[in-house]
Amino acid sequence: MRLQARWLSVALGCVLLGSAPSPPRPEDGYELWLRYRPVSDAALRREYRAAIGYLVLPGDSPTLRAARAELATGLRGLLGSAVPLERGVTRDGAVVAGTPASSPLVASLPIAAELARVGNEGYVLRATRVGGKTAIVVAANRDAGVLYGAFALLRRLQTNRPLAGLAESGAPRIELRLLDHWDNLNRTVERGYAGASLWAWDSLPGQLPARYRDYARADASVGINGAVLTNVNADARILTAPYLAKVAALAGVFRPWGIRVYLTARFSAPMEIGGLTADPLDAAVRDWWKGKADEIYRVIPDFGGFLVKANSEGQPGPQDYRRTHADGANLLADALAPHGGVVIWRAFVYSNDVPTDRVMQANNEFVPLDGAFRPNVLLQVKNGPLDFQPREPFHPLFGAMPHTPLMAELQITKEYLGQNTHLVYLAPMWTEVLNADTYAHGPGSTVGRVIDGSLHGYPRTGMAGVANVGTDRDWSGSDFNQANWYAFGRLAWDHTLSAAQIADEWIRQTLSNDARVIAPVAAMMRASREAAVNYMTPLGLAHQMAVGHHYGPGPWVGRGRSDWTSIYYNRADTIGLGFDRTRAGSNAVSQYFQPLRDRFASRDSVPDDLLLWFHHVAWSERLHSGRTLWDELLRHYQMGIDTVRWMQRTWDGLAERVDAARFHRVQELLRIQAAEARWWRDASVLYWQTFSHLPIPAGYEQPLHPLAFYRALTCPSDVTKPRCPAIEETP
Ligand code: GCV
Repeated sequence: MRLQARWLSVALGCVLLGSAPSPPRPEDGYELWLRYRPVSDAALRREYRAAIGYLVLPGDSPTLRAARAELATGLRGLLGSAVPLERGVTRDGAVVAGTPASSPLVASLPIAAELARVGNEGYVLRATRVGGKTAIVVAANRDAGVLYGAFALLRRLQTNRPLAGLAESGAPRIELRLLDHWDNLNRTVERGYAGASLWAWDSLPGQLPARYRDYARADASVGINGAVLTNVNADARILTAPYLAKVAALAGVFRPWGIRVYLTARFSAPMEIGGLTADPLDAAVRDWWKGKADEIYRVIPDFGGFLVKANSEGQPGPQDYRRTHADGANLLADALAPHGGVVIWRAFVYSNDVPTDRVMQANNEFVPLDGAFRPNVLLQVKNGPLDFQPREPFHPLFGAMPHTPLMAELQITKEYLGQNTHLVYLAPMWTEVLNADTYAHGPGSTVGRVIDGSLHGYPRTGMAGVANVGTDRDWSGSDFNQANWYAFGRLAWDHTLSAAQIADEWIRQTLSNDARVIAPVAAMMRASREAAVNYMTPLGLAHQMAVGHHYGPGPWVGRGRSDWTSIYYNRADTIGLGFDRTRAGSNAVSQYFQPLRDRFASRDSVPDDLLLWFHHVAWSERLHSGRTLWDELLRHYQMGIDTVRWMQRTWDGLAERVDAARFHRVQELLRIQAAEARWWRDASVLYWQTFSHLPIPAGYEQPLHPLAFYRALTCPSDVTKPRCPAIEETP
């Protein structure tokens, strides 16, 4: 009763005051970029309503039903009224969707040539006439293409692009577009900052909450077509019958959305659940894997395949039996081949002996095996040769294995980039790598062309992203982390898209189509990655994070296996800073093609942003700018801090234009990020100063605490929701 009276007085107040705009309603982030809010521009809404009045989408396959449901929901939301389903085209304003097999109308259209170009998953969107009536056509060769076309049409409307003259087609450049979930069977998530694992193993296969479907919808909306459900640090139990029944249930939910499931295979599974050895050349082991593959395909006929981390960070592998990675991968590939499955073998390996240079190992181990893998094996290579750092050069394996399909592995969860608190948009980092020229076949041999198969003619192609989703209501641990999931999917579909275009799409769908929101938020996203590089690891530094959890600075970390320490990578001494990877040092430059090898090796031509990755530079040596290394370091750290402060101010300016719930959540995280940027810089500079013995000149902020304070910090206490109160409380 009291509520009603309050509502009445608010409504009356609005009437009396005239047109007071209602504030955007609070959002919890669950709907991601699939919010389908009414189009607010009146002229555009009229245009859309005139073009879209009803839906003609026959067919009864699960995927066509999914496309129909998504179009009905999306169009109703965007246009403000239901868009009915009808049997045929009777008047203007039809949305005609289907394949030539599912829709006689689509079969009758003169678009065969366009369809021939878009393959199995592509789509064609057209504004045209069907039977003399205006229509929007969503056509594809297969049902999955209709689904992707439906999402493309909805994206068009959500981003307020015109329908007049619509002539768009889309097809993925990469075949396997996968999310790798580092999810354990106890529902913890390795490097997960967004709650527990989405997969509730205890209640599977019986209970299938709507969240499973919504996860699949979100994936499909950006073109992701596979999910590796389990951690690469694998547990053999996932391959037992009770778990396979659970996996089959998830596969059943995902299938209509074009998503196949994959599992991680623990190499020692034949020992742990089969009572055998795991030697890849042992006949009984080979039979065991064949039997296991048969069993899996009996319950999951479209199972995608296995992802394997072997002989890396303590995981078992073929080298335990003095066999090669190829022996190991081929064992599993032979078991899966009769069913059409693939083996995705990771190139992220650590040898048991600490080598001269950690970043050279993958090439040393895998290049000699080029061509030794079965055709259904792909090698999954991290974007850089170390480990998902804020900046690394591209991995030198790209271009170096012409006879082995290489997939790219990107990390969406921000293990080394501020985890769930810092706002860091990752597309600029990923496009930097995808557009990097390997020179493997001369200029233009980009990493993107390696992984899309066009450079070496790979028969199979793929891209994987380590997922950042969990049971948090907003899926990704923060509103802006969602943008990285979105960006990964869009780049896996088309790696030539720009980070700016993807950000624009995401902002319009997730936040607002108001230019007064788009421009500042796009600027924040654009600047955010370089800011993180600057306050964490400027000028080519890497792996300076605190030990274990990787949250916050730890340039002094020196205990434990040497190539897991910070001092191994920074090589700070009284002379200078940085890892000499020239011929005089580890010679890692030799793993790159010319002219990169020489470019990276020379102090004159190495780019500043990779300087300390490749060179040990004296503190007072002058860089291209004319400033000394010490001055440049101070400058870069400060730029990082200043950029975050600018992001705070920019966001504060949006208080009236973004709903209060999201506004305050982001504002609070930016406050933490600003304090932590300062933490990074103060701790790092003070530590470098113990070697350089140079002052922090006037004009720069002086560190808030002495070095001992930073070295003594033990936060975060909860690694899944990292916080450092001692830093947050700093003014
Ligand atoms: C799943 C890094 C991470 C590990 C991760 C590993 C990998 O070392 O810190 O948590 O393990 O990469 O990619 O296998």
